[in-house]
Order: sequence, then C-alpha cells, then structure tokens
Amino acid sequence: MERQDRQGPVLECGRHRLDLAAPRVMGILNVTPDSFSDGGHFIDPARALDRAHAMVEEGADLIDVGGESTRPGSEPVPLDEERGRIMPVLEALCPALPVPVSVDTSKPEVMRAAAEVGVGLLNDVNGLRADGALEAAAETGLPVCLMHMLGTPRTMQEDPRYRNVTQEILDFLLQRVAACEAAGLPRRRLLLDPGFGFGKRSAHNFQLLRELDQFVATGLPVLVGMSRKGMVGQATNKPPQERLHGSVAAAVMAATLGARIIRVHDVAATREAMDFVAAVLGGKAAG
Ligand code: PT1
Repeated sequence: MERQDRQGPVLECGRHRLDLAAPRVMGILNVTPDSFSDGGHFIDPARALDRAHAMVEEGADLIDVGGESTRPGSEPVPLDEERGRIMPVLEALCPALPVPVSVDTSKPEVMRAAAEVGVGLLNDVNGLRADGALEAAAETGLPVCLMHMLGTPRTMQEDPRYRNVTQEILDFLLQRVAACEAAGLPRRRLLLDPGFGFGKRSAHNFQLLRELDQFVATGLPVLVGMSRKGMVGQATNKPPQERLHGSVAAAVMAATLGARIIRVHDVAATREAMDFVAAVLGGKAAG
C-alpha cells in the first residue's frame, strides 16, 4: 500500500470536496489594513472577490481569508473589527467561488459565523486553544487546520527556545488532536501545521522543514505556510517582495516531503511547481 493511503485523501469542505492525493495550493487573501507583504488592499468585498477569482484562475485550489494579521509583532484585533472585516468578504466569496474558502481565525464567534455563510475549512493558528473554540469548531462539522504557535504574535519572536523543536511541536499538535477527538471533532477532519515563523528562529524553521516527514508520518494531512516569510529572507537575503523564488523552493521541498496544502501569496508560480512535483511523484507521494 502506498503510504499516502493512510492520509484520508479527500477532505469534505462543506459543499466542496478537496482531493489531497496531490499537493494543493491555498491562495492567501488578507483583509487586514496592516498586511506584511501585500499592503492589505482587499477589504472591499468586490475587490476581494476579484482578487480571489484571479487566484483561482492562476490555479488556487482554495482561498484562505484572514482578518487578523499574525505576523511577528502584530497586535490582536477585537472581535467586532475582525468580524466586520471578514464577514462581508466571506459572504461575497463563498457562494461565488468554485473552490472552498477557508477562514484564518482563532475566535469561536467568527468560526460559527463563517460556517453559516459557507466556509469550507477553519484555519486556526492558535490550534483551537481559545475558550470555546474546540466546541465551536466541532459544531460546524468543518475540517480544521491545527497550527502550532509559541506565545502570541506580538511576543512570539522574543527569544523562542526548544529542546527539540520538531518533537515538541509534534507533541503539542498530537495533544491538540486528542483534545479535538474528546470534543467530538474526529481525526478525519483534522490537518496539522507546524507553524513556520510562529515563535521560531530560522534554525528552528529550517529543522522543521527538514524533518517535515515526521509530521506527515502521523497520517494526518500537513499544511504549511512559508510564503515570503522571514525564514526565506534569512536564506536568500531578500526583502518580502523579492522572496518568490525562495518561497517556491520552500513549497517544492515541503510537497516533496509530503505536505498536502501549501499556503502562498504567489499562486501561479506555486501551481506550476506543484504540478511538476505531482507529475514526478504521482501516486508515490512522500509520506
Ligand atoms: C501559516 C500561517 C497561517 N501563516 C497557517 N495559517 C500566517 N495555517 C497566517 C515571518 O516569519 O503558516 N499556517 N496564517 C502568516 N504569519 C506569519 C508568521 C507571517 C511569520 C510572516 C512570518 O516573516
């Protein structure tokens, strides 16, 4: 049996099904005024929809909408503000797009509201640790990406330390999986994400990527986000807007090691790279 058979290759995302036999491209749609690399130009729902359609044209398999920046140093956004930014955009996108929309939120109220307007996946950088988030996510019936973060976005890059970064993050994520199962959220609805750049130095991020096969070996689908991040800049010595080639290299490495969803700003380039990986690996995907 191919090892990928353990992964539950199809994700039920509301009215959409996402086949994870090949690596999928998740396009980033920020609806924040303070986005670190694309300036947050997409708060107007009509513009957000245009941008989402463009990413689908470029080959995005799903669109991730976030209203709270979580890059290092960001301040938390109050519930009403996050909801006010995100909901009009989700209401425009969900019925209109041919691909599932995910919502990048840690707030249970936003998860519930997003599920009601047709979101297909919950993406929580906080791993459902907020009060009420486990219950809210379980009740939506949607799949959930559980990500690891050390601390909070505001403080996470202040001297992060690990004994063994891969082992600690794997332990954390498997504890969150157990908490989900206890709350009635079954494994078949879960994805894991080591959380590149969330309370990690570049050396930690590089080790996590080298050892990504350990996350893949859990049998749960792995999602990664490295697009334009500091780890790419560290390796290539480029500012955020010039990190395309490094980011594509990171995506290729992750997919080769068995990651199933790659969260990116630059959809067209990543799509081509993933098509190449899929052509080479075919049904013999890593993992
Ligand atoms: C991610 C992710 C995310 N990243 C998931 N959701 C961000 N599931 C937002 C830097 O080091 O990796 N996985 N949602 C963006 N956050 C960051 C973090 C942006 C670090 C930049 C950096 O530059």
